[in-house]
Amino acid sequence: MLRRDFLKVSAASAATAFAVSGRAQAAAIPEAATMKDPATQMPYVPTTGPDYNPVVTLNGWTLPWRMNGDWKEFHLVAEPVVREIAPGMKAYLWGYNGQSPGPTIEAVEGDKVRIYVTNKLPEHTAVHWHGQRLPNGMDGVGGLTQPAIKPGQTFVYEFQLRRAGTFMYHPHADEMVQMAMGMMGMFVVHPKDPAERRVDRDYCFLLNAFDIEAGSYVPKINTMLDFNLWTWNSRAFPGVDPLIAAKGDRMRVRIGNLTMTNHPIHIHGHEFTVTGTDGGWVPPGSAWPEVTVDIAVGQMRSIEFAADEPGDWAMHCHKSHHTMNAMGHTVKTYIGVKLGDIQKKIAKTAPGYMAMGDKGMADMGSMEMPLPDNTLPMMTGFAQFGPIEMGGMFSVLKVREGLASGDYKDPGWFKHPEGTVARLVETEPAAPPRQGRVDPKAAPAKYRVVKPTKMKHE
Ligand SMILES: [Cu+2]
Repeated sequence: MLRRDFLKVSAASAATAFAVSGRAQAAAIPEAATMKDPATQMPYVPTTGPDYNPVVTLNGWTLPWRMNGDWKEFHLVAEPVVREIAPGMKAYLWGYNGQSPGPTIEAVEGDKVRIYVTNKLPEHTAVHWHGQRLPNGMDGVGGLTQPAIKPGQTFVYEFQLRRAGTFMYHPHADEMVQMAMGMMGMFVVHPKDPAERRVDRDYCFLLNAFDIEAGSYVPKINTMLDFNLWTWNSRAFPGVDPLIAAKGDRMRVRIGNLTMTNHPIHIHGHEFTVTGTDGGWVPPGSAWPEVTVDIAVGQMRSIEFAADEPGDWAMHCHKSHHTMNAMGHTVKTYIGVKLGDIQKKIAKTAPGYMAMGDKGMADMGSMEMPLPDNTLPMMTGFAQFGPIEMGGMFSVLKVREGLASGDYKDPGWFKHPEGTVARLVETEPAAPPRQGRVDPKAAPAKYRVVKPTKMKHE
């Protein structure tokens, strides 16, 4: 699955004391794996070194490593990449090893890691290991703790992993631009004892955001707040894979936020506890139950729950504009307006004009709207009962009975036991929906249920 490139470092490219230079050293650098597929890859099971229960990176993958003496060696390549945000839309981003976000780095508490970083970007970079305890000179802040890595250079970072937990990596050089372009990745450190804090399925992903104008491919790099694509690991719904659980599984989801705003992440049907923060594990006695956890900018949160309710459970950011894809901020509100033939009149001077949403915007979930090339519908996605009308930071937690432990395949839509789906009741014909302003003096419409259908219990 992994297409491996052999690194070609020019002997002339390295200049500073920290840079790796010369053909002899270049030959000693591990090959840089690269990934073309935006689908969730299977966990990277360790074959050497200490044992651990590997994570599954949502719509991502784990960076292969090799042991060299007692060092675990990794090789990241910072480079321009093409990322499919969802079927029908690609973005020209910057990332690592063929993808944005970069591959997840996984290792074990106590490991000595040696991470080579090759810069194939058109400008300098540096990699900061967000949340790690390490020697100051390994912290990856260009100018402050090291010279920046110039285009064509390879630097090496060496440190020992002093604590287990969920971390991230991202540039700390021309940071606003490089993060707006998609440069970031997860860094998971497992406990030394694989039995400690063990779960059955351990998912991770980053919250990120882009500002990509409809019909274009390159994110705007000077956007501060008005991002228009809200993504999990640089994927927008319906491009986000479902999270799969066997009924009874102990689940962990590790989430890091590298957008410029907070995201209240909500899971339906289950309570979870926050078991890890940026600072490490939450002592079990201090963990409290939630159904929504707010993740602030620069934070990481690990949440855990027992997947004990079979079904297709929505999981999403609770900011409702974050579960939509690129939308015009100038769309007018027409709810309650009698549009009549205004639309036809405007269309005469502006062909193709559509006055949107005189009854709401739900029509957009099912309509085939003419869209510019390389643009995702604002609300989209279909399931067994119709349009889901979502986009952006949305996925589905699929809990099923009898899944094998390593089975991460999408099991399809949930088959609900008879009598357990919200259903239509027979009523007298309801008053027609009101358009226009509500007259406060008007009598309320009468809705009388004449024959409730009986609930069938097995
Ligand atoms: Cu959000």
